Amino acid sequence: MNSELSLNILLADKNLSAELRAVAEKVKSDTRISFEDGVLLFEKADLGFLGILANYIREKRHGAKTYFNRNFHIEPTNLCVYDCKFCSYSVLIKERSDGWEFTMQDMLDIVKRYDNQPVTEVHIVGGVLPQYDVTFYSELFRAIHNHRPDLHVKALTPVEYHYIFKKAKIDYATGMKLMKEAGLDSIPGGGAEIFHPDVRSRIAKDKCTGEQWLQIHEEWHKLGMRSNATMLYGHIEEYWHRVDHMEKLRELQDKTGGFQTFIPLKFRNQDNQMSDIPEVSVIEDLRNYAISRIYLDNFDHIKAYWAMISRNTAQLSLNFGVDDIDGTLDDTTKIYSMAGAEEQHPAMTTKELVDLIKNVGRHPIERDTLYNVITDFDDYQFPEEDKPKFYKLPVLN
Ligand code: V47
Ligand code: SF4
Repeated sequence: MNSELSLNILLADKNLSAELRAVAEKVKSDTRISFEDGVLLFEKADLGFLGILANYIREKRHGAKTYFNRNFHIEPTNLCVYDCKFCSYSVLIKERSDGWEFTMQDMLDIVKRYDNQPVTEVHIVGGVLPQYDVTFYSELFRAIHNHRPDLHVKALTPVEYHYIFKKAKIDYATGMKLMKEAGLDSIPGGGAEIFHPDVRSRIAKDKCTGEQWLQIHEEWHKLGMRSNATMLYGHIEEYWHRVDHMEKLRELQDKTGGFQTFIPLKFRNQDNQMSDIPEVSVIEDLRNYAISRIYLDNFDHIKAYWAMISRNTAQLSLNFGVDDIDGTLDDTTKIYSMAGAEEQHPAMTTKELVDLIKNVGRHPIERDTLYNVITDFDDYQFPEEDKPKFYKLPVLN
């Protein structure tokens, strides 16, 4: 059913409470919802109601278009000077038993594995270690660009930037300018967790604060550059902490317009110091995507990271405000498989991603990191060799 018709039917329902109706009216008239509205949606709105509102906004902005890219990750190390309680991936620096530490050459070798392959982005993120400093990362970004100038380098988070700039005794503005000059193209959304200090101090103490995270993105945006934002949800936070987090992002986006995509990250509880906290349900994941779409009226895109939430939930999310499902990945990230995600070796071919999107009636578009269209896959016919092959079984005598 057409999403506008669904919204009109919802508004015609006499049983709809006055407070939820007021929010639905705001969505219909393109009026920003308030902090209190956000909390109300989390506390009182059911999935059906939220889906209608979020899908209305999604289809108004993007129609059926659903974006993905061809990317791979480099995770320089899983050792870390920090000790975030939710992190299944880091091994504390003092317990250097089960970790990896890539050299510059190791990382360039990973980049070279993709020579002659049509990837457009390398996403670099991992633990924080002293040897990875301003000089190291500047050289790495330069070396990647020298080898492959067209590859978009989306790298590190304010967690690393705060750490390396502090060590180098430079301020954020100077540091981000140096990174831009070295070839950094954009900043991924990680390290945001939950900004509010009541939660952050319990799950991610010592690393950059929520305010510092926002300041670093602001300095980056001032240079005319783009970045993403995430929110780690479904652990010890309360609903209003999620709204507070999104409110801070919405305020900064009003100021700079530099964010492209918001990526809610579901807390996964395997093998970390918060394993006693149960994971939230798929219904809660979908409600959270929908409220993100409704609340962040100045963000163009909402992304479901399929490697973390599974392919089926990624498909469902496309009816709950999501218009982007990240990329091919090629089994190059361990952050989520180590935290218990269904995908133990996350990788999808372009055809698999296209089919995943088409199978739920959406329109697949391959984009680059900045959302320039690379290929519109709506009517695209894959060449023979990309189609599944059926072999004739040998006849047994
Ligand atoms: O900041 C760590 C999260 C983030 C767990 O910008 C966990 O396109 C759930 O930010 N359960 C890093 N989440 C990954 C990230 C990201 C991923 C995909 C795309 C983009 C983008 C950014 O992973 C960390 C942290 O919030 N994380 N451990 C866990 N147990
Ligand atoms: Fe280190 Fe990042 Fe893990 Fe925190 S989430 S311990 S900063 S790797």
